[in-house]
Amino acid sequence: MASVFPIQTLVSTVDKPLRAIAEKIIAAERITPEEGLLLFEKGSLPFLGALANHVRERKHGNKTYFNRNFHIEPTNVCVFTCNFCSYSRVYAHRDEGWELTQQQMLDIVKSYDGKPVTEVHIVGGVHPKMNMEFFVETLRKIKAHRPDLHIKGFTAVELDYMFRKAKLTVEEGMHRLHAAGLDSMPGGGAEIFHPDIRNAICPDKVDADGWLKIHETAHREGMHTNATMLYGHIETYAHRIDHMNRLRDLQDKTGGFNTFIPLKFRNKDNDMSNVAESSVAEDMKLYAVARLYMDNFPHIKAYWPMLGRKNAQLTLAFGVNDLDGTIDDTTKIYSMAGSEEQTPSLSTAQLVSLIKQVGREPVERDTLYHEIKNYKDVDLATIELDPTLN
Ligand code: V47
Ligand code: SF4
Repeated sequence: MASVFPIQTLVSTVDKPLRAIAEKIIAAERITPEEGLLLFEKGSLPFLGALANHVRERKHGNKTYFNRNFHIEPTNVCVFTCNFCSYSRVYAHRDEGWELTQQQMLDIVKSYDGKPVTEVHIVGGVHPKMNMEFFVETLRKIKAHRPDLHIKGFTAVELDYMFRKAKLTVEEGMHRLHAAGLDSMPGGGAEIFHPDIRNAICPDKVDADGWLKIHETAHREGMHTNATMLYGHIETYAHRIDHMNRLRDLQDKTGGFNTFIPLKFRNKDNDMSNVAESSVAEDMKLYAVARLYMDNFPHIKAYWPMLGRKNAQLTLAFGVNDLDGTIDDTTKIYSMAGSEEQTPSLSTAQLVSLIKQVGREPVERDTLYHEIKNYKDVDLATIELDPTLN
C-alpha cells in the first residue's frame, strides 16, 4: 500500500522544526524525546500517518502479521485495585469472580487438540493463593500435553508478586518458570511508568523499575517479551514519551522486546469511568508516533479486542504491522471494560479478509514472528472451506 504521493513532497509542506524531524526519520536516524513531543504537539494526522507508514513499509513492506491463539485467564481475583480495571474482584468478593483449577486450565488446552493454534496467552488477576508452585506445575502439565504450543504468560505484575511471595530473586523465579515451560512474556502491567500517573491510577503494584527489571531479566534468561502502554486517560504527551523512552533504552541494552502494544483506555464500570475515552484521531496519532519513536522495536501491534476491528484496520495505515489474533472469545478484560467487541473471536478467514480489505498482505506468524503462511495469493473461499484454517 504505497503512499499516494512521495514522502518528500509531504515533508516539504511542513514548518521547519517538523521538517527537520521528518528528514531524520527518512534518513533512519533516531529522534529525541523533545522531537517526539513536538510530533505529538504539532504533527497533523496526515503528516504523522504518512511518516509512520513510510517507516512501517521500510521495515516490513506490505506484510501484516497475525497469529492463531487463545487465552487462559486463571482468575480475576486480584490483590491489587488498579482504578482503570473493570475486570478484577477483591479476594473478599471472590464469589463474584472466577478461580480456575489446574484441571480446568488443562481442559481448556485440551479443547484445542487438533486445532492449529500456535500460542496460549495466560494472564489474569493476582490471586493471593495461586502461587509459584501452582503455576510451575501448570506450565509443566501444559507442555507435557502439547510441547509445540508456545506459552506466553504472566505480566510483570503477576511475577513480581509471585516471586516475592516465594522469596525468590527475579533471576531465580524467571529461571524456574522458563525451565517449567514458560516461553515468553506478554507486555501487560506497564500502564504508564511515570510515578505522577502510576501513583494515581495503580499505586499499589510493581513500579516502573520493578517492571523493567523483570523484563530485562527475562531477556537475559533468553526469553522474548512484549511491552504495552495504557493510554488515553489522565496522562500527558510528555508521560507517553517518558514511557516509550524507558522502553527504548531497555531495548538498546537487551534487544529482547518483540512488539509494542498501545492499549486504549476503556472506561466502562471502573473507578475512572468519569474519564472520557480518547478519540479515534488521537488513537491513530499515538500509533503513528509510537512507530516513529520506537525505532528499535521490530513490531507495533494493534490489539483488536480492545480497539474494535474497524479501528484496528485503520491502524494499519498509521504504523501498525501486526494484529493479535484469533482469540476465540477467551478473554474478558476488554469486554468487561466496554469494548465494542463483546465476544472477541475471529476466524482465520475473517482476519485475513480484514487485512486484505485495507490492501495489506496477511502473513500468519508464530509468537516469535517466524512466518507460517503468507495469504497474499490465497483465495478467501479456500480458507473458509479448509477446516484446518479456521
Ligand atoms: O496491563 C486493563 C490493560 C492489560 C483496562 O503482550 C485495560 O501480546 C484498557 O497486556 N482499558 C493486560 N486497558 C492485557 C495485555 C495484553 C493484551 C494483548 C496482548 C498482549 C501481549 C498483552 O490490559 C493490563 C492493562 O494495561 N487494561 N483494564 C481498561 N479498562
Ligand atoms: Fe489486578 Fe491487573 Fe486489574 Fe490491576 S489491572 S487490578 S493488577 S487484574
